[in-house]
Amino acid sequence: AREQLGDGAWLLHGHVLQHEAALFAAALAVAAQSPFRRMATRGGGMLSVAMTNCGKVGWISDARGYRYDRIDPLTGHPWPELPSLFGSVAREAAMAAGYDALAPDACLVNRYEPRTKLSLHQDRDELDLAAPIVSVSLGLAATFLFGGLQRNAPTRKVRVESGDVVVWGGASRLAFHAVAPLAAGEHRLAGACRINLTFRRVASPA
Ligand code: MD5
Ligand code: FE
Repeated sequence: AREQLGDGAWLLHGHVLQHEAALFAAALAVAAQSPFRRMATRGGGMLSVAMTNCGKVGWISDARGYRYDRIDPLTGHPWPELPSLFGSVAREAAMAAGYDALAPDACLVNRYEPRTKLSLHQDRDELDLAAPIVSVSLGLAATFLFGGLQRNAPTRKVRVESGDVVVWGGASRLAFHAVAPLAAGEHRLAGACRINLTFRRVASPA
């Protein structure tokens, strides 16, 4: 079932449930090469969510701010290659939501443990703002807060469960959003955590 969340934003319920175990295993394989880590922020704080990346470039945050880089600063090596299953899922999910096939050059892998959260923000570190973002939820369910184009716009709560995919494009590409503190729980595959795969097209299309 495809549920419209907003202008250009689509929730595909259970869309990748048949690949749940393989996606989870591939995320762990990525983390075996480039480990999950909490990143520093420019303000001197720390993100509570642990992150890693795969693909041509990875999203990083440190005292200098946010950016994409080809090298993992923790290992000093390029980020792991995008698993082929990740590529096919991103391409297909974008199309299922009515967009052109997405060829992601970045996949941010977020690991939420109980009480961790993502504060309200926009994703705007990418050059290609025409391509949608594809987000895949695995493990514990979370409450997603979907806002508007202004920081102070009201947010709508959206529950995302393992195997759900959200495609954020069009007018929703730059919408403010957050993830509420993760509730404790136990997932048969992921244990006490939620893994989110965020597929992006970072480079300009040309
Ligand atoms: C997550 N991650 O659940 C989310 C999934 C991030 C992040 O927000 O930046 O790592 S992606 C959610 C998203 C992306 C682009 C636009 C919108 C939501 N939106 O319009 O609400 O770990
Ligand atoms: Fe985001």
